[in-house]
Order: sequence, then C-alpha cells, then structure tokens
Amino acid sequence: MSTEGKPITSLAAVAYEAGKPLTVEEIIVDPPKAHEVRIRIKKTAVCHTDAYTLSGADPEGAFPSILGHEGAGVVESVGEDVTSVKPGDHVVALYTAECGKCKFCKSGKTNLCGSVRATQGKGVMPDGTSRFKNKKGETLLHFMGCSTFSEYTVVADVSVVAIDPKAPLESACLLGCGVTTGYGAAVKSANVQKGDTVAIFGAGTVGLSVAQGAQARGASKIILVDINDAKKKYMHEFGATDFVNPTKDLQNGQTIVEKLIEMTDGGLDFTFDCTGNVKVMRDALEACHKGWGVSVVIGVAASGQEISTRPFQLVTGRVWKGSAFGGIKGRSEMGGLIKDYREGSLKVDEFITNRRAFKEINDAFEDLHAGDSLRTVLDYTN
Ligand code: NAD
Ligand code: AHE
Ligand code: ZN
Repeated sequence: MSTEGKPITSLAAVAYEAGKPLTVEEIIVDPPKAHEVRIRIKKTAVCHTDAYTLSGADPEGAFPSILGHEGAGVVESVGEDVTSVKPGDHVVALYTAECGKCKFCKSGKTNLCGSVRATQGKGVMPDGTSRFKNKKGETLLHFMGCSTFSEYTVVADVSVVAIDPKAPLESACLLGCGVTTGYGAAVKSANVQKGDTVAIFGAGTVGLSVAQGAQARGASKIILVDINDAKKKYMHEFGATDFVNPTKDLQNGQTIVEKLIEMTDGGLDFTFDCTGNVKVMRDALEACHKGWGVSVVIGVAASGQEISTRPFQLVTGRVWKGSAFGGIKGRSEMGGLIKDYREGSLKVDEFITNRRAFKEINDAFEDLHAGDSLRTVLDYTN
C-alpha cells in the first residue's frame, strides 16, 4: 500500500534534552509539502557535530529535536513542484543546501547557500513548521536540514542530491559530512598544491580526510597532531607522513608550534583545525609559515568560545580562514565524489570502524569518544 501523502510511523532517536541520551521511539513523520522530499534513510553515521549539539554547547541547538546529518537512503515520496529527485532515487541528505539561485550560489565564491539556512537554524522546514511529532503529539524539531536519526525524514528539495545507485549507501552517508568536509577543505578551500607542507590538528574522520586530500594534491609533508596515540595507526592509510602527540612528543618545554616550525624549516604552508578547540586553532595559525601560511578552521567551537592571536601574526602574512562542508556544493559536486570513490581514488569505507543497529545509537555516541574509532554507521534494517 502506498504511503504517499500520508503520515508515516518511523523509528527515530529523539534528543529531548541537552546532555541526556537519545530516546529511541516511534514518531510520526508527515508527508512532504511543496518543494520537500521524504526520504527513507537506510544508513546514517554519527559526526562529532551531533555530539556537540547534544551536549548543549551549540547556540543553535534546540530541543526536542531529531539530530543526524550524515545520512543516505531512498526517496519515498516528493511534494508538489519537486523536479530534481523522484521516488526510488538513492540520495544523500545535504546540510549545506544548494539552490543555484541565491546571491551565495550565484556568487561563484562560496558553497554556503542562503535559501533555507535561516529556517534550518531554527529547526523547522522553510514554511516555518516541523514534519515530526512524537506519539503524544508533541512537535519535534528538525536539525541541520537533515534529521537523519529518523528512518523517515523530510528535507527541502535543495537539501538532497540523487546519487549513482551502484554506490553503497553506507559509504555514501559518510560523504554527507565527514569525508567530504575534510577532503574538500584540502582540495577546494585550501587548494593545497604539489610540494606543500601541511599540518592537521585532530585525526578524526575530518582530519584524516584532510590528509587524503593533501596527499591527492602531492603535499610533501602531512603532519597529524593528535592527543590520542590510538589515532597514529591511521596515518599511513590516509597519506600522512608524521604524527605528533603534543602531550608526549615535546621535550624540554618545547611548544607544539615550535616543534612544527622546527620540523618544516620555518612553518607550514597550510594548517587545519579539526578539533573545535580554540587554543588549538591559535596554535594552528601560529604554526603557519611567515609571509604565506594559511590556516583553515574546520572544527566547531562551543557557544561563547572565541579565537585570538597577536594581530602581528596576520600582519606578517599568515591567513586565517574557515571551511564549511569542505567548500563543496552538494548538488553539483557530490556525483564527482561518488565517482572518485567508485573508481578507488577517494577512500570512504576505510573510515567505517564500527557498524551497529540503529537502536544502539547511544552506543555510537560513546564510540565517537572511544580510542581508535572513526565513524559508526547505523543501520535501520536490523
Ligand atoms: P572526531 O571527534 O572524530 O575527531 C576529533 C579528533 O581531535 C580526535 O582524534 C581527538 O583525539 C582530537 N583532538 C581533540 N582535542 C585535541 C587537541 N587539543 N589537540 C589535538 N587533537 C585533539 O571529530 P570529527 O567528526 O572528525 O570532527 C572534527 C571537528 O570538525 C569537530 O569539531 C566537528 O564538529 C567539526 N566539523 C566541522 C565541519 C565543517 O563543515 N566545518 C564538518 C564536520 C565536522
Ligand atoms: N550551529 C552551530 C554551527 C556549527 C557549524 O559551524 N557547522 C558547520 C557544519 S558542522 C558539520 O558537522 C557548518 O557548515 N557551518 C556553516 C553553517 O551555515 O552552519 C553553531 O556553532 O552556531
Ligand atoms: Zn558533521
């Protein structure tokens, strides 16, 4: 029996309160309105940003909500005037929309799209309402325009891209955030060139994806900096040449900035923060080479945190910039990433260190903080 146009009962994980585990329960998902798409999510993974918002540190974090933004699935139905995807299409949800028509999209200067960002940040669809409620009838908010922690979710048509159905959905879901963010930050936002030296603070999925992007560009030195030694084992797989643990590998009062400058004859061409720690962001900037070094902030810092450095660091030629979703335009460029993955030039499967049934989602949040884990992919079918 067709579910088109009808509310659907869906397994979901509800974030009722900051700092509390998610509640796995059935919710009601309304049909998509005009320019909306209802997706049956097959695979979703937990990104550090989901944990950040659940912790209560996100100024845009609102509760109760359905978190999750790394997800892939199959279109169940579409609302009026949707022309870009159709029922049955394999898709990836996009937290960075691409409308192609707004000032941002038309600028050619950024992947940030203005079409749905304001309502997305308030946890509602573009018409200002939610498609989710619990069985008590209480409204549940959307998150990052994706809410992939519900088996059925509704997104704006500008927030979804159809992909090659031959690509496994468990791999495609990681292209919805972590892998694309890091890889794109290296090859697009920073535009690393052959021979460049690179240091990456934070060797999680995002940082290791920066490493593979830097390697793809022929960087001469790719230094991973992480306080967790368990991440060292990934360095060669993703193209890094060195690993430094600042809690163990510094001698005689040397700072991590001094160590990196010593290792690179004056500093790095590019550094990347993939930790969200504002002190680390400062180190990353100050480890850049005088005159031309560029530091890219990718990590997301808690509400109230600010970055600082001596202005002299910038006066003397270092550049501080940021990157969201790796500078990638999801609807135009996802196809290319999927192709690279299928042809073997982009590693994705290697980031899947854990697989779990969706109902174990709270354990997946624990995995994120555990030793050598990168991504846990959750499966709705078991
Ligand atoms: P993760 O938790 O898997 O990895 C973070 C890594 O940083 C861990 O290996 C941890 O040991 C390391 N780390 C923590 N503190 C450190 C320190 N002081 N010095 C060195 N290393 C340290 O996270 P992830 O999913 O890879 O995400 C990384 C960051 O990027 C998070 O802040 C996340 O919110 C953010 N993020 C941003 C975007 C974007 O578009 N800008 C997209 C995805 C994720
Ligand atoms: N609500 C947060 C925003 C945090 C943030 O910077 N998010 C990243 C994506 S993290 C994905 O894991 C991003 O792309 N930002 C651009 C945007 O438009 O949100 C806060 O701290 O306010
Ligand atoms: Zn993410």
